[in-house]
Amino acid sequence: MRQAGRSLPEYRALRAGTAMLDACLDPEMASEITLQPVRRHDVDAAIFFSDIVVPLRLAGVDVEIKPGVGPVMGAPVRTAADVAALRDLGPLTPERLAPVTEGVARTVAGLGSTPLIGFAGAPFTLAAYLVEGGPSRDHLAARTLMHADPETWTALTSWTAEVTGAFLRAQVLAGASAAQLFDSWAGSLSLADYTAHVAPASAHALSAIADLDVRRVHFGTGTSELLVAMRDVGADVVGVDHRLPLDEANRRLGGRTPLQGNIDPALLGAPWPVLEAHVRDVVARGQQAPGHVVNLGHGVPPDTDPEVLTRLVGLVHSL
Ligand code: 1CP
Repeated sequence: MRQAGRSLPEYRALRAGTAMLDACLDPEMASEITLQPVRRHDVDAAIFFSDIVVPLRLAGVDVEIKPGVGPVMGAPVRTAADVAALRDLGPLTPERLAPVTEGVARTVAGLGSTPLIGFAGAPFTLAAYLVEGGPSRDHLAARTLMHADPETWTALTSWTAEVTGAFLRAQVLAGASAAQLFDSWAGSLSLADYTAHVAPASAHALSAIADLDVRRVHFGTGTSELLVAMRDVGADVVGVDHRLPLDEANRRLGGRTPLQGNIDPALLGAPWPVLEAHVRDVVARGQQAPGHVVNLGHGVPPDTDPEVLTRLVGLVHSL
């Protein structure tokens, strides 16, 4: 459950006075925050407390996560010279990745037999933040650059693929048992643009862990039309948001790909009988796929009552 921690009082207490990215780069704090929702909710796996922009910060990019906003860049990246400057920052060496490696190792030790999911942002979603300079509604500047200057676009997404691939690989080498690639904003793309301008970079990012024995999950929101293309860049499992029922997602994927999803986060605030009926429906539809990892279609809203999440996990276990 992405960003489940935000709804927990113990998370807010621990984070008080520490900037988001500083918390991510403090191995002891990142590990404790990762463990909190596992202890409380009895979920079957943990997702590492970090963020998709952590590798950008470690590479030397001027990026911050502003409360209530999200990732914000000191300056947008829009020209060939801007991309060349990123390259001049040098590769993400094991020394630079040490806070991540240490955080994962501590977390894996603390989790015992519960597996840890490592993750990274996909090259397009990271490039969208870099080009826009921060969160945006329709990623217009990024989509313009991809057509106006395809060479610069390719150079940029090759760079984001390298740093995000290094971030993902470091987590798996440090003990993560599965790897998830988040292309949260790929839903703003047509299938043609995804295939021509994004898929090669996502395949490049996933190739960073191709030699390691972990399953790869690939997730986006609004990606109902992209599911097959997203699997075909090298994923074992496809994440589905709340927009597409899992039986239909399974049909589109030819009945041969395990799915992850897709409880609607909005229903966490609905009366329990409404949420329960929805969860039962999601689980029943997921049963048609060759495998199903039950989770939310997107992140946990910060104002979610943690007791609802605990009850939901209990319901899924009972099913
Ligand atoms: O539950 C967890 O804490 C897991 C760790 C985790 C993950 C997997 C965090 C911590 N972030 C992410 C991934 C992430 N970060 C994605 C991909 C998944 C998704 O679509 O949600 C994205 C797009 C981001 C970027 C980001 N970071 C946003 C979205 C902003 C936007 O453009 O709309 C936000 C709000 C953050 C901050 C953040 N990251 C994580 C947490 C717990 C928080 C909130 C910090 C806080 O308020 O305390």
